[in-house]
Amino acid sequence: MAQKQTPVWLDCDPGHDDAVAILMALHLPEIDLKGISTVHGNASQQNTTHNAARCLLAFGSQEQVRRIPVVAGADKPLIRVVRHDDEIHGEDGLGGVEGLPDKTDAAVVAKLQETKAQTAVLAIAEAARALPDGEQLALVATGSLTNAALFVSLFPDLVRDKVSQIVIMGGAEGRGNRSPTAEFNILCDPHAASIVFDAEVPVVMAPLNITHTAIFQTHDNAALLTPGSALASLAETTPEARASPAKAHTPLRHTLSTLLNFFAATYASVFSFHDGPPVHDPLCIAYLSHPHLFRGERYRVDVELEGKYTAGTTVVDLWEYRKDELVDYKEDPESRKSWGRLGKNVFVLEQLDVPAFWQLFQQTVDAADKVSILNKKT
Ligand SMILES: [Ca+2]
Repeated sequence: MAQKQTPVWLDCDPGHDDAVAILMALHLPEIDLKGISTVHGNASQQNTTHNAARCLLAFGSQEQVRRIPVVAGADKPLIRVVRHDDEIHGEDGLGGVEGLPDKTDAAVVAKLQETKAQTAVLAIAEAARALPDGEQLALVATGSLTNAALFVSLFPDLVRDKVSQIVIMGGAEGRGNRSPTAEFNILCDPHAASIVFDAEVPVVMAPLNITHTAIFQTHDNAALLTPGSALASLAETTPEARASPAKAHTPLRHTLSTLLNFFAATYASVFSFHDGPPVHDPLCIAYLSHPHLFRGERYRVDVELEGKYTAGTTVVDLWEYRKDELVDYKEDPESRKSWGRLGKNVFVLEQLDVPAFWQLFQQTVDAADKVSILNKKT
């Protein structure tokens, strides 16, 4: 293999934007996707598990479908009552998406049968342990952080030795999307988020402030429907293009377009995003494959666990009010410990080269087009 790949485990709650994260994790050549686990969040854990398998089967090559496990994880938060987000993702987590295999499809059932006796936390540990000396796993978490919190709590030594970083989509600097100040993934399980943020491992956070810049616009949809060579002849910016899009060139492109346009519709009606939906989760994958497209800064971040109005808020110490408390960071900013409870514990992503991100997305669609089972059906 010519290129050094980053071993990645994706813990997710598909979810429309998680589905895009799965697509990109499968087809960016810099990423070696070792496994997918699921958690409660956008929908119930049963639904997110089915959805992860449906996406893997639809987007992956046959080799990937065989090799990459889909393992179910936590079905509720550590302490809070479970909540889902039908309003944004539809009842089953992937509302409005056409062309994916159904959850009762024999291949989906068979895929999940393989891992029926397994649990996410142990599967992540096994994947980390199985890496050769000198290699480390990057854990990406794009749903509630329940599985990730259990993993870092159960296996601190393994995390120190074999996990390079935990990259999450979640939180925000001074805003929310499911309360005035709380972002959904953190709000679902704030206690888990607090545990993950204080683990002695580099934690990277893609907050709403940056994910809300990664908008899937009309011209991105035009590019999705039609492979690159035909792009010059398409009207790139007309609002009508989304209303009556050109026919997709392949069944896979049709499926992805229905996925992103359902998300566009719910984001327009719920949050008044009229230029297109933000695709939060795949930013974590793009950060691992192309970190130079991002700019960020390391801060102390805490999670508000009890606030009457602010539970689930990520409290990002932009102005270093707490710097005197950061004993481990002051002693040795380079150490693993300095990422923990007494450190600057989170690298917060703040800026993204958005056009370059969408080019990466289109590149993964091109790659998926060549192998997707959706394109092989007659
Ligand atoms: Ca998600």
